Amino acid sequence: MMQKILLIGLDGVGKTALYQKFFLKKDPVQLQKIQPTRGIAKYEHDFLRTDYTIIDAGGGKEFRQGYIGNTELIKDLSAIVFVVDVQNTPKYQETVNFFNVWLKSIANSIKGVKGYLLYNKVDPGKEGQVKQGLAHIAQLLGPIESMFPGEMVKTLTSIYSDSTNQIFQRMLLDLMPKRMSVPVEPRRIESTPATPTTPAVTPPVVKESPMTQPIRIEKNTTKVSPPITTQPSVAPPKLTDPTKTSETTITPPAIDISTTMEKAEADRIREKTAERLTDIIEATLNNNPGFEAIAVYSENVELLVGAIQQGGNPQILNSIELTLRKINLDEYMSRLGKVRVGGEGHIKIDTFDIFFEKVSPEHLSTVICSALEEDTIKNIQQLNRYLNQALSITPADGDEDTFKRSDLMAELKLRLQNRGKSVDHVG
Ligand SMILES: Nc1nc2c(ncn2[C@@H]2O[C@H](COP(=O)(O)OP(=O)(O)OP(=O)(O)O)[C@@H](O)[C@H]2O)c(=O)[nH]1
Ligand SMILES: [Mg+2]
Repeated sequence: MMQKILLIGLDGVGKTALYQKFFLKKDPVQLQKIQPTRGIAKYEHDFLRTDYTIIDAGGGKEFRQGYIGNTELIKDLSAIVFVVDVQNTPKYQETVNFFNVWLKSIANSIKGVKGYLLYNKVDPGKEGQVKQGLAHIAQLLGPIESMFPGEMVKTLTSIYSDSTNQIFQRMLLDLMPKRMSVPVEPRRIESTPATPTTPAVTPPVVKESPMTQPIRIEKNTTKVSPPITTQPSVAPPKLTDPTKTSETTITPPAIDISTTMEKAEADRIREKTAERLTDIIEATLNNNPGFEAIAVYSENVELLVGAIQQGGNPQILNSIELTLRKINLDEYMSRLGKVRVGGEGHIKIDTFDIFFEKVSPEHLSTVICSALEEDTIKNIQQLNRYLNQALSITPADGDEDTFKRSDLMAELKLRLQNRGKSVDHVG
């Protein structure tokens, strides 16, 4: 089932920027050059195995009229994301007027649709400057909120902070169908021996593996795979003090919108994300009998998550660990692209084909195959994409707010353990 999300708000509030930051992993420099959206743009994305359509309704004056009473726009909608520019005080009233007219025109057709209100452009370090404006616009939007059938989740966002990831992550998890499609029953072919023939006393490390050879840095390393997100910290542009505008000074009502996520909320999101990844890993093993194990290693060659095929032999993870310990993992990871047969991330140990891919700046995904089938590579790439999705929106361990990547990995391990899939360090 497809989940449809509508982004709506005046022109220039940052709808497209927010979308591109989360889904396209664009950095703030690229986001500064966005062109106004002409009319309605639609984008489709598969996030943690759920399909989403994002409808980005360009907010230019010339387009707005077309949204009033437009039932096509809101057909089968799962969520409406109202985006407001807190820095643009002169357009507060226009914002409220537009939402008012539009909501009234479609209010009867959005029962059960989830609502999100994003106070955007609350840039890091500028919270103090926008405080008064924020209080004002929050007050003006009160009637809009009450007009909305159902609860509206309110949050402060900025393309210069992690808040964008947090709210989209929450939203997409909220909209995700409860249970993933039932995993296919394991189909183990008994004629081919499922257990590896090597009780790894001396772990065999293949000689001709690119990993055991000295690492040479190639000059023409054109990266095909999208870069893994490490957001360059770009300072938000200077902001003209909104308190110096001619806005009537009102006593700001106490508003209860925090920049950082509540702990309980963060816990819920971490658990949901881990639950989803657990489903994905379990289904990947069940659907691919040729997969012996799936593992995630840290940059220090620590086995963070190890999930084993039913009847599989966890010993193979030892061999891999020993192989990984022999190389400069940091450098090796920087050379890895998408998984492919014969590629940099493909090694053979005994009868096993092992595929490595960097899924975050600190995480190496490892899939051990005892048989290569038609869709093997495609299925590994898909698994890695989901791991990357979850890890790239979760802050690295150095970062402050909410939960961290290590918490997510620990949660994932726990869940796999509960399902009898997890293996620990077996050396
Ligand atoms: N300072 C700051 N600027 C932002 C933020 N979000 C978006 N912008 C900038 O605001 C400008 C307009 O952003 P868009 O994403 O094009 O706005 P939009 O809502 O899609 O506009 P329309 O397509 O015309 O409806 C861009 O230059 C963005 O870089 C933010 O959080 N902080
Ligand atoms: Mg736009």
